[in-house]
Amino acid sequence: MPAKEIAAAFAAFGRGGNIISVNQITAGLINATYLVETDAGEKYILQKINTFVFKNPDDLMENIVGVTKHLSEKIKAAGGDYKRETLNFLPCNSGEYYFRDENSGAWRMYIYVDDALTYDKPKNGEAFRSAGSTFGRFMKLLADYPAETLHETIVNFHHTPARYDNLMKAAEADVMCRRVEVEQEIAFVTDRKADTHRLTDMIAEGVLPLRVTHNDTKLNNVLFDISTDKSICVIDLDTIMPGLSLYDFGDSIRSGANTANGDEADLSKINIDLSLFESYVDGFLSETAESLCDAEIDNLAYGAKIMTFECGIRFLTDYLEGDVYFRTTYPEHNIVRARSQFKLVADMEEHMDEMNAIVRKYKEKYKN
Ligand code: GN1
Ligand code: MG
Repeated sequence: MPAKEIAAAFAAFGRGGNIISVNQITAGLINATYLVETDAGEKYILQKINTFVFKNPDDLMENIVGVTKHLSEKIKAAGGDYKRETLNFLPCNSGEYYFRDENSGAWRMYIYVDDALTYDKPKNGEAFRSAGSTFGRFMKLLADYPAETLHETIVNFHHTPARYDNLMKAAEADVMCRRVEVEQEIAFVTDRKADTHRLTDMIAEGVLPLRVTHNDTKLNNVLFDISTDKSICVIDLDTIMPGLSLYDFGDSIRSGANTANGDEADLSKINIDLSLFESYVDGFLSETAESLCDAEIDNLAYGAKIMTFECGIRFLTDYLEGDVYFRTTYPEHNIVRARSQFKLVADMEEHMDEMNAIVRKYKEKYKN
């Protein structure tokens, strides 16, 4: 990214000070994120929104600003530190919460939360337990947010049947001539077609309620305090929309309770880590058990499988479509990611009884 473009975007927020350093943060797969430091001793996160993914930055920022203001109020009322426990977005000179540059790029900026880190893998069980309680609390704090005011920033984001259909279309079109390499993975998905609509069916039947959820709760979307190692703040708020508690629980398990990285090529290294799974269940239910209904709690483990399955479907689709969505660092990256997700799905299927037993244990502990 040219320094000039970053400098122009930074200036548009009128915060003063001269930039002394810009460091790109590459943990996220969608937006371009920069840590900007000024000679006034201030640090900011400046982000170029991926407008291929998020087509309407007005709607996106309206959601995020509304939600973070709501969180701030709740955190203040509870005597917490709103500067560390939620993100604080800054208006630009026009008063809007994002800036359109001359090439139609959309930029936003928030105050950097200092002395905090993200992890792709949990440091230990206690850290993962802490992430579970932070994501659980996040959902709890948003329980009274007016869900009807939220825009759907990505249509059908966790609509697994739609993800399945997209995969079938991509396989049919086969624009990159890659289908021949992935017949086995496509078969893995079609074998599980019935799984794709179980959650949407339960929504339609009124068994599972929609809540205001984050929808992208991978472990590196929560900040950990450097000194206490406790998780403090949920970040990456682009996909806050009405969704299922199972989505938020499930995506954390997918990303954090894997014995390997999400793009490990050696499938023998990829398994569900039941001890980490238990830590997360403990943290998450400690905050949410009272407010979740039985059907939600009883399907948490299944939700972890579905989120992993859906993510694999998305990586596979992107591979077939020519890597247009997720940031990749080598040509096979998306297919390696898809295979790793599917291996994790297969391992979860083998351990589903144990996962359900763990959930029951903490349901008994925290519900009533
Ligand atoms: C993306 O933005 P990031 O890297 O936190 C994606 C998630 C996927 C994840 C897979 C808006 O999350 O849905 O689960 O990559 N976010 C969006 O690593 O598509
Ligand atoms: Mg992220």
